[in-house]
Amino acid sequence: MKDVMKPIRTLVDARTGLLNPCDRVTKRKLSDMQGMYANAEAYNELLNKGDKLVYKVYEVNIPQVEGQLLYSTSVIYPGRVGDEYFMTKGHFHLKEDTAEIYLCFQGEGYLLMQTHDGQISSIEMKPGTIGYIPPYWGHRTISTGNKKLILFAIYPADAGHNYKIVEERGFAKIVVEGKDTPVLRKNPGYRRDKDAE
Ligand code: M6P
Ligand code: ZN
Repeated sequence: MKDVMKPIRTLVDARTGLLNPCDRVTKRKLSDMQGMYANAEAYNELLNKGDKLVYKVYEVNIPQVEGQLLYSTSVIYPGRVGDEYFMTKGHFHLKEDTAEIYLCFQGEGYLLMQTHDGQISSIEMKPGTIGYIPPYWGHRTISTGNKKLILFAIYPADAGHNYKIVEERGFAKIVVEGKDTPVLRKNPGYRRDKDAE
């Protein structure tokens, strides 16, 4: 019989997002978000004041092969670049026919999604919300509250991350501070997939 992996037990602190045991922590600072915010001037101004932490990801080490599932928490800090809220880089999966589930533990925000052929969707996230990201949808999360946005994610271990496409084209929508509530606006810097035109 094949070697069978042993089951894993992980504890998650829903108020901090910390996984225990945790095998990897990835920190993304403002300097890692170059070119991702619509207002480049506001970005440079804020960066000059210090390289703030925008979000971190806690992960458990699971073999990244077909059949396995990866799980992680992401913690997105409250903050803005100009009027645009702090967010994750966002990605498509390298293996595009793979889905993902986000469960919100704390905070407020949006799960922003888009396809290569120009479809756009968003789900408002608050504690208890589960967002299902079907295959082929690129995804990014935005923190719009005063507290950290804490999300738990589960996805196929062989999905992979395609950041290049987001770096090159951006997301179709941005989430900015409105008069009373956050608002979704057209991203002036967004470049649509040429193949979809
Ligand atoms: C979630 C999952 C991870 C992802 C993380 C941060 O925890 O989707 O796969 O890495 O969010 O998002 P990004 O990789 O876009 O920075
Ligand atoms: Zn993903």
